Amino acid sequence: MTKSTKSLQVLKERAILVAAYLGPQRGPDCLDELAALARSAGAIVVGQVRQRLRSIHPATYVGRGKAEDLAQRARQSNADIIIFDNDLSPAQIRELEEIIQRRVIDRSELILDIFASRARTKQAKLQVELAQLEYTYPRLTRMWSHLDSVAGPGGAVAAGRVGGIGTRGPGEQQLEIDRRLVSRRITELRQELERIDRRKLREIQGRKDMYKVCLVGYTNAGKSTLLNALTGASVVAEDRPFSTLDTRTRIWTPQKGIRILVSDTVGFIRDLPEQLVQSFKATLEEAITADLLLHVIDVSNANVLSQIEAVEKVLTDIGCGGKPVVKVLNKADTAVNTSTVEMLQTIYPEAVAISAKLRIGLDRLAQVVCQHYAGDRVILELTTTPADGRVLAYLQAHGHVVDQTYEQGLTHIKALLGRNQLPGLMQLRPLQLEVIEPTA
Ligand SMILES: Nc1nc2c(ncn2[C@@H]2O[C@H](COP(=O)(O)OP(=O)(O)OP(=O)(O)O)[C@@H](O)[C@H]2O)c(=O)[nH]1
Ligand SMILES: [Mg+2]
Repeated sequence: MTKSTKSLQVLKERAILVAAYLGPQRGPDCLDELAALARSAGAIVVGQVRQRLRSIHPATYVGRGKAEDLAQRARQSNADIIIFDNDLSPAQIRELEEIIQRRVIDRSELILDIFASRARTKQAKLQVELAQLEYTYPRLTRMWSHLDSVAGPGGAVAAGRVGGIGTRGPGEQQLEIDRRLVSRRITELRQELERIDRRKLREIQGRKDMYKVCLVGYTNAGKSTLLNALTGASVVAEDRPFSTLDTRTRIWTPQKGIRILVSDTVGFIRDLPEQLVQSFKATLEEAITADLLLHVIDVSNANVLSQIEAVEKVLTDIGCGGKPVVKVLNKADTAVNTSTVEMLQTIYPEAVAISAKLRIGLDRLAQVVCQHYAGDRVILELTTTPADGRVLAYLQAHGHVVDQTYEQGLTHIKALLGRNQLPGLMQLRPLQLEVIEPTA
């Protein structure tokens, strides 16, 4: 057995998932997503508990009796960890851990943990470290005191154990460091990230002459697969949440003569922890500065409508509310969902159905993107010299030449061009240029 397989097994914790909800259940499968996240973090799901509550118990979130049931269930199924779909306060976690005698984490901690184990670039690592220190640190400190006594053979896991869910990233190292050091580290990280943010912004602004499209969407919707299909990139695409944490930008040629930048971004998820949104601002900057967003939607997901809603909420939160968006109905090859595709196309008539994986519908997508790229068309009259072929070539590549006459050694051209292509034309400095009128 190789070393890496061994070390992976350390992470295979046995988890019981719990979703407690007030009133009717949120979705048909609120635990499905949590299970995918838990598996993505390396856990083995050994139990799922759904609990309807009349009210939230301040001390333990679920009632004390239910917590005791969970303790028994954890012993019977030899579970290491209990993962709640709900956000819990540090005090509730402490109380639940006392009763259940196992580590307890919530959905946000689980998401942060996945991010911690996936971060590869310096920026992503810093972002995750910051988010974890801000969100997880107050919770991790609880383990110094009471959980040290909890660990036992075959039972719960000791607090400081390396590699357990919720203890990865800075967690295990920070446990011995006092609060002052942590807050100093938070300040350092913020400063360093601000520096990276500024650099990134300069980088993006430096590309401002190129049209920018950004792929956004719920995690696992197929953004990376689409980037690969459009641009021949080789970004990792996997069937698990959050395979992409870093932005990748590639050049796409949707039509001859048109080159635009396409960026892949980190996936969204409902109730994304605020700390993560904040620290991933630089990654999301690509979306903020994009000219057009392609909202990639997984039509094979049973919760497709609530996923769309969650993505729209994040987009509004990060200030992309008013940006032009094309909805891309991906995974349309999954035959089961033809009715979903039809339903979504009724709600969003402009949406484009594709299969990124099978590369179906990409021509239509290219067409729609090119329409946005061109913007509304204007009629131009301009004059150039016959020796300067660049102006004519540009108009032929990006627009439509209506008329061309020669007079006194000059070329007069009448053409149609997308408004967004005007700056490119200006750069070629025609002798005279007049924008006549917008056309329908
Ligand atoms: N059937 C089908 N599967 C697809 C299609 N597009 C992507 N997938 C699969 O969906 C899974 C997720 O794809 P990714 O491209 O990694 O999704 P992503 O949106 O980049 O996900 P994150 O980076 O994790 O947010 C992979 O297993 C893909 O093979 C498609 O058109 N049809
Ligand atoms: Mg991806």
